[in-house]
Amino acid sequence: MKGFLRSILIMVLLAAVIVGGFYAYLQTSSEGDGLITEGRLDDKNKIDEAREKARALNADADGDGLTLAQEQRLGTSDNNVDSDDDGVPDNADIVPVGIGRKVSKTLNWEHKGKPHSVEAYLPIDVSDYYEKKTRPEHTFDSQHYLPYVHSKDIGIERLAAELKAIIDTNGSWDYYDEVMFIVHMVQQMRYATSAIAGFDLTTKYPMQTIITGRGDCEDTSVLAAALLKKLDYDVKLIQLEIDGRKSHLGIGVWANGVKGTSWDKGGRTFYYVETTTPGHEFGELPMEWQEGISAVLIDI
Ligand SMILES: [Ca+2]
Ligand SMILES: [Ca+2]
Ligand SMILES: [Ca+2]
Ligand SMILES: [Ca+2]
Repeated sequence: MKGFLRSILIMVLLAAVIVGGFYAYLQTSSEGDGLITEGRLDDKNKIDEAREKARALNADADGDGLTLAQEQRLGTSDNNVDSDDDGVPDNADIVPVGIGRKVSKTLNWEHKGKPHSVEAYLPIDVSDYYEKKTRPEHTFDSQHYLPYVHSKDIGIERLAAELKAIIDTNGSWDYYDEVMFIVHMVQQMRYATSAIAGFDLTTKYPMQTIITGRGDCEDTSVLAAALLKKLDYDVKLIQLEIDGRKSHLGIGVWANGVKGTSWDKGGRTFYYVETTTPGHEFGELPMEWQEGISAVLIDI
């Protein structure tokens, strides 16, 4: 009997060892599987993260041709086409953060018998942009002039502000004095350069005309119109057809009841103002064009 009981006890112990071992095996193997699965998930997440990061760095959210990675290196923003707000897109700006060196020009002119002087400057990055930019050949299409008149560079904005400050300190000037103060500056600048050579093949940006000190009638008219427009005067470009040929560009400035040459557009009267040579006053059409001309007024 004792032997029988011992046999039972041994069998129970053996069974316990086997079941325990099997349980332990199950535990180990399930833990092992868990570790492998978690490890794979971690790797997958890391790969996804890296892919996402690479995708973001190669994206060009603002469409200026520079990726986020390139913009980060330059210090520019991928949510702004012109990060330093100087009128030059990030991908064409040789100083994409800030304005860099300046090219300056002192402008001297007379108005109402008194000398005036301002120092105009053009940042090197803006002048470089204008020099490299392909400017379309000049056409008489009215749309041709708009990008030039509306060019947004800090040089022209600063110059307009300086002219405005001088106008504001001369409380006695009337509307015509103010307009002609700006036009005289443009006329004088033209006068200081070579003789009128007719149209060149392209149009200059307003600050290019100032810095180079050169320009023909469409350049000086675009410059005068851009400055007047920035200072909220109602101005248009006027294309003159002389003997049936589109030949000359001036500006038209809104006025009321003045003597001079004018044309109507949109219920308002615009007086001719010549921008190329000094001595011409508000509403004065140069003598040689008094006959046989017609005009097209261009909205800007
Ligand atoms: Ca970009
Ligand atoms: Ca950008
Ligand atoms: Ca810029
Ligand atoms: Ca810049």
